[in-house]
Amino acid sequence: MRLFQLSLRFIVPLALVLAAFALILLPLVDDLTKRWFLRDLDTRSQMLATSLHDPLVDLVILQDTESIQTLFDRSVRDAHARAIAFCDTSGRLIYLSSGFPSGLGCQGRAPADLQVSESPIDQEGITLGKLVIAQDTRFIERRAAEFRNYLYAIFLLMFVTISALGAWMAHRSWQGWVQSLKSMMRRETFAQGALSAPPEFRPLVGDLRAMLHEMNVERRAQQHSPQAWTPDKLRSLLHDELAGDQVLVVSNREPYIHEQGEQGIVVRRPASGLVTAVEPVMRACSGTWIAHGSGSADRVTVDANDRVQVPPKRPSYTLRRVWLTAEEEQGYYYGFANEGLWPLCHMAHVRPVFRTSDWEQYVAVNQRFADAVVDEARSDDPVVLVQDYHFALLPRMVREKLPKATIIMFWHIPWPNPESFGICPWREELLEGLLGNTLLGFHTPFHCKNFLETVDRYLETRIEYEASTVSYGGELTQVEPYPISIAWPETDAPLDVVRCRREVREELGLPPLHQLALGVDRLDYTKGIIERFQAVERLLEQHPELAGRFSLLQIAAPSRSSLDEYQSLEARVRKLALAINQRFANPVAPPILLRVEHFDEEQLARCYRAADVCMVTSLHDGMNLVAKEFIAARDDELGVLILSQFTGAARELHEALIINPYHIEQGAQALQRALGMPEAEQRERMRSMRSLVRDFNVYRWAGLMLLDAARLRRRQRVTEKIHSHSRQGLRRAS
Ligand code: ADQ
Repeated sequence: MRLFQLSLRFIVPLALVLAAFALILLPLVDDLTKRWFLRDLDTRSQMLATSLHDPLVDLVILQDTESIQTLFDRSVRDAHARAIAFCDTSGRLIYLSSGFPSGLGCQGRAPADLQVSESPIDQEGITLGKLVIAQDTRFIERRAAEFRNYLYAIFLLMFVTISALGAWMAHRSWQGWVQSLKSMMRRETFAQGALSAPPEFRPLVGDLRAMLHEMNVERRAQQHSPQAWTPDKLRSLLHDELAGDQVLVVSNREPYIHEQGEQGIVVRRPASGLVTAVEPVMRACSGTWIAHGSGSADRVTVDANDRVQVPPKRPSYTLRRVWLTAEEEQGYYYGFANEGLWPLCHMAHVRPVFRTSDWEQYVAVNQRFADAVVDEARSDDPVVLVQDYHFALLPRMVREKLPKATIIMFWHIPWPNPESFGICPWREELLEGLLGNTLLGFHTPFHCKNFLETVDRYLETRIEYEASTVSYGGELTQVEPYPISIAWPETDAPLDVVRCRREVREELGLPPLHQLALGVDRLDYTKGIIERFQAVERLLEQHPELAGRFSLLQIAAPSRSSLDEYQSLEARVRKLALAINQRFANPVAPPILLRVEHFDEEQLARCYRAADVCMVTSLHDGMNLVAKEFIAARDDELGVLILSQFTGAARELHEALIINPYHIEQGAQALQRALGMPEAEQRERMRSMRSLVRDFNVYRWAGLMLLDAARLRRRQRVTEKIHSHSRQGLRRAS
């Protein structure tokens, strides 16, 4: 369409110029050709007269009428003349060829279709008469018309060729403009200086550079701002940067589940890092959260539009529930997401299972959620925050319906290397889906790098590693690390650590000075629970005297329990705990206190405070929020964190005891060191980690992502403005 418009703007003026040119030129050319032909006829008549002169003189003197007639007829035939005649000196027609026009005499008055030339015939200075040659001029009109037609054809050909050439050049130069514009927006040109920009853009380079510089300065300032990120700051950011823009969150897990209890409906909050992280954002912006309604009383608590206001005690945003059939949930959630993508992205040595039927449900459910987003959108450019690996296809599906939406996705789990990801039969489809995002976030720069390399391996894209962008199908996706965190607990009456220590030990039937390590996880094979138990076992092997003086409290929330892998994990975990407890049985306390249940927030907070050590031994973990929750809970600045090097958290929490969970001896040594760590050292480490988690909290995580989204929105608007500027320029140029 754009090409057509451009062409029209170029072709119409060209047609007019060529037409005007033809109108002026054609009569001149016509006149010229006619004169050329007449002059040519005249020359031919002269030549004929010259060739006839001498034989005619002889024959006229002899008065040989017959021979003159023959001579004239033959000459008429040979020279394509119309007729020839001889007039004597008194102007009488004496001899004439056959076919001599009757009206044509010796006076030289010729009709319009004849050209008559006269040549004197003399002998030794005595004039005998004159030779009259009549030439037919009708062919001149015919030939002039033919010539005119040729000229018309040449003009037409010129018009078509120049138009096609012009349209092609216009198209090429349009592409060039757009390309230059894009590279400018990606800062390539800025990096090389204004002179490398195309001349037509040079006036803009300064402005754009200033704008990007301002954005970068602002970003850096925000990242390193000493000012703490709070819900208020996030709220004011949303107000300033995304004023009036609607925010929609999409996740599989809902933040509040209504269950039918024995005494009526109860509300439950799921054990999920994701919910822990995104809930504060929603509270701050009063948006809409779209999620799978999975509770037994979810349907009875929504309104006619499947919406319910949450949190139940102080409603501040809307939860829109999407209903799934058992078959859909099985295929999309348990099947493709949790038996396929989860093990694919985690290096925990569990083979992913890929079934076509699961994939089909995954596609269909992603479409269902995308439709719900479009349905909830109040404008054509909402800000959509998509959460996690359940919705890899949704960003592109939403993009197709709402091309102007700002779609931000956070991938809460690791991204594997290209080889590992390559075994997925639908790898291209997943990557294409993810490139529907405006902004794609991972926990660590390493996951971002893995993602870019995977895209590079399997899709035809343009990747700018320095700017961390992928250009695919004309759309740009920014890929950035945003380490997730927790909401720093701001409570007026914090739980007293001493009381928590006492109460928790009493509840567990432990002596007051019993040393306690803590594990809090969903019951998942990536969390390294088996390896944690083995570390405890090894410690007790090496230090049997610790039996009865130390225990590990493992709180494991049941998770994805309908899957074989998880059932077998639970069985293995229970079996190992039992075996260790039997092996190191003592009258005081078993070494492992296993609670396969979900604890509420307060119960967890009490356990975090009561523990001497927190063990996070994940085999692979995007971030791991338990580590940060433990740190945040320790306002007494005591307690030791043992942290797996394969968690995202290990990239930030350097004062933890970092271990390789596969190395059981190392785990045991760390545990021993933690149990014997002097308070001064504990305090020093804990203080440093607390200050980091306090500042780098979940509001900062969300804030930086939303700030970047707002910047990309602004950049998009500037790009649109420049596009329209360049279109105007191009219009003027053509
Ligand atoms: P998860 O794999 O769920 O999250 P994690 O980050 O540890 O892992 O978060 C678990 C959350 O559930 C924590 O808030 C914890 O308190 C809670 N929880 C765990 N066990 C519980 C129990 N028994 N009872 C009650 N609550 C319990 C995914 C990724 C992580 C990433 C998060 C956030 O796998 O790598 O850190 O998302 O992005």
